[in-house]
Parts: sequence; structure tokens; C-alpha cells
Amino acid sequence: MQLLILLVVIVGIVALGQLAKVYELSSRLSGRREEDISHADTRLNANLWLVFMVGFFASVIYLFVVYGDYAPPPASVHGVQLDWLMSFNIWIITAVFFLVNTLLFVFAWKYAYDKDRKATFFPHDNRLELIWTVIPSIVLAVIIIYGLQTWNDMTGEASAEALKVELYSKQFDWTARYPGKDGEFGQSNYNLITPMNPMGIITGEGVEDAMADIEKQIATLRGDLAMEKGLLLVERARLVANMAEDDHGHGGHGHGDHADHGDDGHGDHGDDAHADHDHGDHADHGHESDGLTAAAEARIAEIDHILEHNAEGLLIMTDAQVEAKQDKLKRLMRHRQRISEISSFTFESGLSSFDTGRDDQVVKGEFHLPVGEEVEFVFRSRDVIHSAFMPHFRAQMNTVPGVPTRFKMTPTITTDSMRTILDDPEFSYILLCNKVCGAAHFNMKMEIIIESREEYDAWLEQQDAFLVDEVTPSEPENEPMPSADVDTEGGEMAMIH
Ligand SMILES: [Cu+2]
Repeated sequence: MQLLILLVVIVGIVALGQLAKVYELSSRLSGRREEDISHADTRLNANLWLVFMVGFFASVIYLFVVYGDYAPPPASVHGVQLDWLMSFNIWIITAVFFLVNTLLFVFAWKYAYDKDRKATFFPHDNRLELIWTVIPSIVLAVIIIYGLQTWNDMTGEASAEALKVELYSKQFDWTARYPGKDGEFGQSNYNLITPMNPMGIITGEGVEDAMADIEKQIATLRGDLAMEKGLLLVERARLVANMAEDDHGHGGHGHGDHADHGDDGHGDHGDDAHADHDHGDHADHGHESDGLTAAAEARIAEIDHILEHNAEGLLIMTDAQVEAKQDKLKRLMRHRQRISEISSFTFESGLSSFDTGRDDQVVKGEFHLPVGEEVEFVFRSRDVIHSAFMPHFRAQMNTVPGVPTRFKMTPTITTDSMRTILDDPEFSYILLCNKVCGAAHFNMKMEIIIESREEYDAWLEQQDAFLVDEVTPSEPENEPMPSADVDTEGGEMAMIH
């Protein structure tokens, strides 16, 4: 069918081209020049302008009638205001549109070429200039002032008793949070994000929990690295080389071959023959009472012990595997450092920041709001910029990682009433992501239910407080975590390399 239409269009274009050629030939035969246009031709074209104008206006009016209304009606206080502002602008634009286009088409029709008419010379008129400068200025000023007023109303401060709800976006879903009985949102920190705590809410338990988890991972990695045969050999060779250097300094013993071994140690993982050989050598040189040397000797003995007696516990990894584990260890230690920097503070209300999050209510899938009450939304994002769009409330705000944004509104129509108004029992309000944020963007939505205060209270009552389900960690992993420890680790890391 489409192919057929396409064919008709192509054939039509070809036919027009042929007609034009025929016309050209015939006018050449009759001795007329191409640019000579008869009076009848001019009138036909002039009248066609009027026909086009009528067709154009008719199609615009048709579009207005069919698509002109936002449906459904606004369901928030500022939504009514916003729609008024939009309509106000549309009416002005529409009036100007019809005025300007009527002048354009009618003038073209009226002043079509007439060889008997002479054009009027009309270079300038002050009154006209004044009129078409002043009137648009006034109209634009009115539009801007009215717009600014509406904008300020919409984006101004919420009242103190406004309900607070946080909307948290991530690829690809929304989470809503209510502040709980204390009316205060718990602080959050992305370092605490776990499957149990997707918003990274800070609580004393959360910090301990995350710390314990990191400690466990660090311990496992360290255990692995401590049993890697190649690393043990490298460490041993280095200790031996260091002692040899010490010997140079103090007693002037020439141990040229030791230095060589130190260098070899980097490359060959499997070859422990010379290491063992050196060991014996050094133990004999026990003339150093230096604590450092004693420690080094103890470590060498320890390594030898591991190598000899722990064959089944030893790991042999490729360099890439070792590097990956070392990188992960570094990352974990940075993470641990950041968690250890999360500290508690006290709010004006006297609440500790480690406690305000405990009673927060975190909900997914749908969230409820009481009708007729002001809500202050706070928006946060975990990963990329999303946009919280609630079309029925005429509300939209970007959610930006690292920058909390806000928006206040007062819903005016309950979900049930809207179902009646629209005669659609399936209708529901919706929160959508309105920024194309990735593969599952289309699926990023949450239902909003507007109901009476009583129904809302009953619903909120059923929502669990954040920490209610969580198993309180009782493992007494109370190793102190001073940052000095991290420095030591840094040293060790350097040595392993
Ligand atoms: Cu999104």
C-alpha cells in the first residue's frame, strides 16, 4: 500500500515536470516570453493565497480542538496555576499568529501585480514605529512578570509543617523515603550502600556493619596474599638483601652475591633454591644486635617455616592475579578509611545523626500522600542525572548525583476522585524518569497514591522502620581502626611490590 502511494507520488512529480515542459514549448511557439504573465494568471495566484490561508487556519483550529487540552486536569495547587500560565501564553501567541498570518495572506492577495497601479512611496512613520514597539513590549512584560510570579510560587520555600518525602533515583528505579516519627531524615553516605541499605543511610549499626564487612574482605585478601609463594619468596629475598646492605655499612663484609639474589627474587617465583641457601649464610652473621635485623631474621625464619611446613596451604598465582588482589586490597582500604571518617553529630533537636535514620521508612513500587497537604520533596540520585516527572501534578525536577534538589507541591485530587472524573477505574498517578538515563529508562517509574489523611496514616503505619528487620550485628569485631594502621599497610604494600 505504502509502495503504491510512493509510486503515485513519483509518477505525479514526473507528470508535472512534463506539463511544465509542454507549457514552456507552447509559449515559445506562440512567441510569448516566459516572464510575461497574464492578468488571469495573477488573479488566480492571488485567490489561491486566500484559499491557502483558509486551509491553514482550519488545520490549526482542528489541532487546537483535538489536542488543545491537557488531559487529565491538574491535580495540584500549582498545577492549576501552571496551566493558567500556559493557557495565557497560548492565547496571546494564538492571537498574534492569526493577526500576522491574516495580514500576510490578505496583503499578498490584495496587492497582487497590476500593471496600472503605481506603488506608494512610504519610507517612515513615527507613529507606526511607536505602536509596534510599545505594544509588544507591554505584552512581553506582562508575560514575563506573570511567569516569574508563578515560578516563584511553585519553587518557593515549603511551609514548616510540610510533609517531607525523599525520592531517590538510580538506574533503574525509584525509592521513596519518609523521615519517620522524629521528622528528620537520616544522613546518608554512598560508602554505606549495600543491598540491605540501598540509600546508604547512616546509622551506628550501619557504620559498624559496613566496617565489619570491609574488615572481613580485607582479612580474606590479606590471607590469600600472605600465602602466595612468589610473594613470600620476593619478600624473603628483599629482607636478605637489606641485611646484606646493613652488613656493608657496619662491618664491610663483601656479600656481592646477595645483592644479585635480591634482584632475581622479583622475577622467579618458583625457585626457592637460592633463597634457602642464603638463609643459612645469614643466620651465621648474627653479630647485629639491632632490633630491625632481629625482626627481619624472625620474619625470614617465619617465611621459611611457612614454605617448609605449609605446602598445602600455599597459593601460586599469576602476576596478574596478584596485582588484581593487591589493587582490590588498596581499594578496600580506601573504602575503610572513608567509612572510618563518618562521624556522628548532634542535630539542634538533640538527636544524634547516627539515630535519625533508624526510624526512616523506605518504600518501593508505590508511595502515598495525603490529599490537600503540602509535601516537600527532596531528590537525590545515586548514579546519573534522572528527572522526577509527575505529569498529573505538573511537577518535574532533575535529580543530580551529589546535589540534592527539592520541589514542593500540594496534591488536590485523590486517586479515587480522579478515577471518577476520568471514568477510568484503572487510573493511577505516576512518577516517571524523564531523562533518557540508560537501557531500562522506560521502566523507571513508581505509582503515587493520593488519599485521605486517615488512609495515609494507616498506610504509613504499616511501613517498616529502616532498621526494624535488620539483624543487629553482634560479632564483637572490635579491632581498633586508627588511620595509622592504614599507613602501616601502605608500607607493607610498598614492600610487596
Ligand atoms: Cu532515570
